[in-house]
Amino acid sequence: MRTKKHIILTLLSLILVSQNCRSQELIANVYGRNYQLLNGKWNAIIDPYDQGIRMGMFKNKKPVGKTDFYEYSFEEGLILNVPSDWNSQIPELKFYEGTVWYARHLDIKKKENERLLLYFNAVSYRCKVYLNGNEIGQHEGGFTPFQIDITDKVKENDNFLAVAVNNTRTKDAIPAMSFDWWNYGGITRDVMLVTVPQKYIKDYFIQLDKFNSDKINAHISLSDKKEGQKIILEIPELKVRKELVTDLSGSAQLSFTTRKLQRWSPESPKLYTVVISSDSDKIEEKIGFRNIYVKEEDVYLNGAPIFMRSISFHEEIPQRKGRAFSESDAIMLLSEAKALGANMIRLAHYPQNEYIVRNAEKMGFLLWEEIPIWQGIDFGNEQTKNKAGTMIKEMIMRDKNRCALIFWGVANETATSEPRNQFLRYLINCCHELDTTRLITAAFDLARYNQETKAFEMKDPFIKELDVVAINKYMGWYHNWPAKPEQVKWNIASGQPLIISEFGGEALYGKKGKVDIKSSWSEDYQTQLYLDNLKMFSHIPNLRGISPWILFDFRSPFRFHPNQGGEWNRKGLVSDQGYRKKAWYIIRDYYSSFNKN
Ligand code: GCB
Repeated sequence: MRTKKHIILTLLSLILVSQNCRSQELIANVYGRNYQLLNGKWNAIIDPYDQGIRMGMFKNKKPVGKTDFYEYSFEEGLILNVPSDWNSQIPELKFYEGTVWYARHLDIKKKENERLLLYFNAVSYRCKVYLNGNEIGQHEGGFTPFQIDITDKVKENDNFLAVAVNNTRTKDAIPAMSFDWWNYGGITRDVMLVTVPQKYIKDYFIQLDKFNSDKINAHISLSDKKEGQKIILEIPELKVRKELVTDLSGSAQLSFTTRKLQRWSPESPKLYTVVISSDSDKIEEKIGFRNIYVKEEDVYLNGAPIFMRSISFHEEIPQRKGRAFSESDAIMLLSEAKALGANMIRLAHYPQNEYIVRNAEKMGFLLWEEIPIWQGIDFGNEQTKNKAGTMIKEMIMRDKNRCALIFWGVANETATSEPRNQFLRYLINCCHELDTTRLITAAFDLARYNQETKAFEMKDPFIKELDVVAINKYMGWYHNWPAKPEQVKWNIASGQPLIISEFGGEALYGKKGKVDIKSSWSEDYQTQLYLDNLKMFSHIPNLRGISPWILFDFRSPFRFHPNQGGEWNRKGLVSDQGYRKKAWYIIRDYYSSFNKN
């Protein structure tokens, strides 16, 4: 029998769940706004025992009377760069997992009829934000942005902003207890003080219709939830000027056809300036238009089937041993992918910063973006599920106007179970709530070789719920070859497009060794492994893309062998010092062979 207490608890948890589902609404196109970067040198206190809140560090108290004292002070202590991970800044923080307090003073010139938004592009992993001694917001998730409206909370001079950042791994977090990359902590991306008019253009989604090459669908929302407000949408180069009028919720929608639209593609990444104005606000952004859909075993871009020549990288600059955070970092990573001949990037394994996403679009890369649902996730935990929902929505809110983005990835390497299925279904629904056009994918690793049929097969019915199926398969590395590579057959996701979303093996740059001895950690072994895998790929009937793992050697405390140079995953096609390994050239030649056909 259900007790009263049980019913109350159920109701409470339902309320909590529905609140969690509502992600913070992010302003569209934050870099297109008026903003001041709050980057720079911030004061910091390392707080491994979490004493900061008890001591009221966020109040920044100073002794006044003769007998006063406080056992903390931000002044004259540690200084950390923002943005940046803390791990790469001082040796003591290399492996640190815990809390670090960041603080700075801020003078703000606030004008009448303006709103001020404090916008964090990413804080890793969880944080509490305080202004002038009061908590003003919290966020969890190290790779997505959040904003706090501080209009009514600021003084003109000497505001004190403090952020308690914590990167402790926990079972209910995303990612959870272990993952194969560095657990960088800190204020890892730009911090912005954004100024918008009192009534502003809050959000918009402008895109080409899924199947129609000249029909644009526009959805625009104003901050003022009122009917009858006028909005103008212009695309000057196409001579488009449309007037929209808001409904009761302050939103307006319109579909219209255009002539002479040049669609975006990797070969010709055309972007148009789109201008949106309301009575009190105006914003512009470069937006591209393309069609993406799946038909049977093919992925169609602008009506033609494509093969995805993909590559992955972490948001890391190996030479600096730290997180990538700037536009020049983005260009370094993307240029190496361009030289390889890739037409797509699988952003591993989390939403990467906007410099990467926007420059990738400009340079003509298709993009796959995912949240870090990476093995070991507590699928049965309702709160974890809600966090994942919020995360995926924050990712989509930020990037939905990037036409380069064709895949939302919901998971990497998960095993079938009912809680897993429900969790992933929920994430797919979250995606569809905000965006019905992009393709949904997930990477699986449980393809098994069937000795009788002599083929790889996979028993995970969930793949039917995806638009495109992706398999990570480390043949020649984690798995020995069951037959000659050219004889290995595949029978997975027939009727759907398939991508080999990871494959590869480790090699130290410059190391010579036997082509058949894995533990040689040699480039020779890695090269042979790549050649063998390419042989196998040519026999996978529904293969529509590959994504070698990975472009650069990357740091990971998952790796202990001295040949891995201390905490490095050496599967890179390029070394930590930026040198191309032999396998890089194998993939470069393979990718360039597509242009000859
Ligand atoms: C995988 C994971 C990836 C790892 C890789 C490896 O399957 O998806 O994150 O880094 O294997 O190197 O083991």
